[in-house]
Amino acid sequence: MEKILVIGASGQIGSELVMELRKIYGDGQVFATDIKPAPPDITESGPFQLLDVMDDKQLIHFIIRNKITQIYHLAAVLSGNAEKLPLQAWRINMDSLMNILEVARMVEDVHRVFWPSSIAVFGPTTPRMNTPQLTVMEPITVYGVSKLAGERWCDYYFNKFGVDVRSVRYPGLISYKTEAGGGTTDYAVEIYYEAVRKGTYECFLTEDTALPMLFMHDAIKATINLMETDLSKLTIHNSYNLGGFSVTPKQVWQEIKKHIPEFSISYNPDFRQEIADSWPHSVDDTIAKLDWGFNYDYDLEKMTEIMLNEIRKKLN
Ligand code: AKB
Repeated sequence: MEKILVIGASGQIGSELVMELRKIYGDGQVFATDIKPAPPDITESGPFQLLDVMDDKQLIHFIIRNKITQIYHLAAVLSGNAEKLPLQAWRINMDSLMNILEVARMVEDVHRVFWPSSIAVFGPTTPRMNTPQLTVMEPITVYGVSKLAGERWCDYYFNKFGVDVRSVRYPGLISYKTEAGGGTTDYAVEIYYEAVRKGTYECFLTEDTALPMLFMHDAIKATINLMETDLSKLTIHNSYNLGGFSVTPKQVWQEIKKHIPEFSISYNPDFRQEIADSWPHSVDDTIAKLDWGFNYDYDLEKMTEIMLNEIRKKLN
């Protein structure tokens, strides 16, 4: 019987992943934790506790007391916020991962870990189109550096200690339930909210900045599929490339305009433009497809319809 710990359950990914895991494994088997309060559906459907992953003693006690078998560690400072406080972001992103890897190494019951990496591991010297799994990696952000270092640690713990840690390099994630916070791809969530709220949006990236994106439904499906795949099928132990679809702010605006014809956009690039310019336009995820059957159901058109409907319901 699996007992699953989700760290970062109140965040953009965690708030949706917890509910999906509870459908599969049972409400009482999925322990949601965060340093901030969680949405009511999470606190009302199963266990939720405030827990700071930086506190290694509290963490290990929680894991032993609750006989945790799998950990999803989603807490992180994203690319935009990390540039404002680089050292704090480095410490939070790295120390939290090291706490989890050490717990997984020491506690026998814990037999699997998920930790997200990001397209931020790539940099301006990386091929930008259809970026390969294995390529030049010279990230220019502290977030990217922490994710790349994290990938190397995951690979090390797998090879050295047999810790079964799995990871994907998420592209930008688009969702309606919980808004993203502090990332460079956040425009692709904000634009939908502002289209519904105000009918106008000022974008912090230029109109032709192409980035790979994934609808949250597909990101959750991919994450759970990877975690459920037999270890013998996995050939990558640092982090799998994950593509999705590549879009620019202009293309998202044009798609929204099909539903809200009066929707207007202006462009006022800020410091995040440099970050976006250093990331891939599109990503080659052939190995994820081959090893564990990654596929995605939503493209820009299908996703836009759902985003606008759900945000309208939420804001009403
Ligand atoms: C960010 O923009 O920082 C994140 C990411 C791509 O990892 N969404």
